[in-house]
Amino acid sequence: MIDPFRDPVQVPQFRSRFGGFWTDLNNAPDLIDGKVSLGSMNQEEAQLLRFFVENGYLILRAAVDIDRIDELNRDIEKLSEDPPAEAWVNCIEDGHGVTRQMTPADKDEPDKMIKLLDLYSYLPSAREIVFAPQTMRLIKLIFERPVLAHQSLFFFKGSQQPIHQDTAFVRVSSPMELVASWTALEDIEPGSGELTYYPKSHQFPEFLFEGKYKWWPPGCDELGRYYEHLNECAAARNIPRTKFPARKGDVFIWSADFAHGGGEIDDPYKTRRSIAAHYCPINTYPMYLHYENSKEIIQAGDDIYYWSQKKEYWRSG
Ligand SMILES: O=C(O)CCC(=O)C(=O)O
Ligand SMILES: [Fe+2]
Repeated sequence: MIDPFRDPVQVPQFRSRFGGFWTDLNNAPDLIDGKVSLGSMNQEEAQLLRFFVENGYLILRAAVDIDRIDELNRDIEKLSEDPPAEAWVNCIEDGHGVTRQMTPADKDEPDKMIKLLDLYSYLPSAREIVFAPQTMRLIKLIFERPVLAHQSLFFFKGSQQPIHQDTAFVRVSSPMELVASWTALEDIEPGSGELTYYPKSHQFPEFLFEGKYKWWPPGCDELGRYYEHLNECAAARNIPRTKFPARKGDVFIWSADFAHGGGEIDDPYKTRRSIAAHYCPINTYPMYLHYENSKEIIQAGDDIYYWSQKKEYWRSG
């Protein structure tokens, strides 16, 4: 019972003890109305952000120019046929925890979840995708600050990553101040390991590793329980595993605690060309700063920056 002489009736609050963006506040719908009234976003953007606040993600259909995507695909083709000598260019992770340089065979091997890391740091064509104007506009509305991109992942095939939240693995100085974009670089076929997710999963009860940590601490044996927690939360709410039937140029933006992964692959020869990138506001930073003492920030445009990959960030396994 509220006692109106003692109890306030409207208190803006975050779901997580780790805070987040204004979109994570329980008065976010009011803030959207306010931003429209004050002219800082239009009705169409407001509608997208209302969806984002409620569901934890949003979709921008045909948001990236097809010619730009073709350019990136051509660049990747060239790189994979003739990987350059510099060790830090073309770093891949092969799905077995090994970071090494790409070889021409990697592109076609169906049994490995080959991913090319941080393409934006050396391919202007990748920057065109990762910093596509519509994607940036939405992310700036969420951040209300300049944007710092980091940790991009290009996949030839489906990643088959278990459903997870990036807060567990993509460590940034303010764990909830993180979003990711995922852009389809071809029409995605069913059975190719589509991007798969639980709508509204950003609202699941928060799982804390060892009872207190937002990031998965290396070596911590609670990962199995963590994945189970996400699946159980979804089952308890009748939330189905949902696939993103993406067309080339579609963009999917998800929030820090939104549960997503790579779906099952029916045909290992099917490709699922996509690039994901992670972003945090410019006043925050990826935790590499602490692990590698590395900090090279490059300006890519008005209010847009990226964390540059240097070879010492990546150790071969
Ligand atoms: O592309 C995928 O399958 C998932 C990628 C992902 O989880 C990420 O980039 O955070
Ligand atoms: Fe992820």
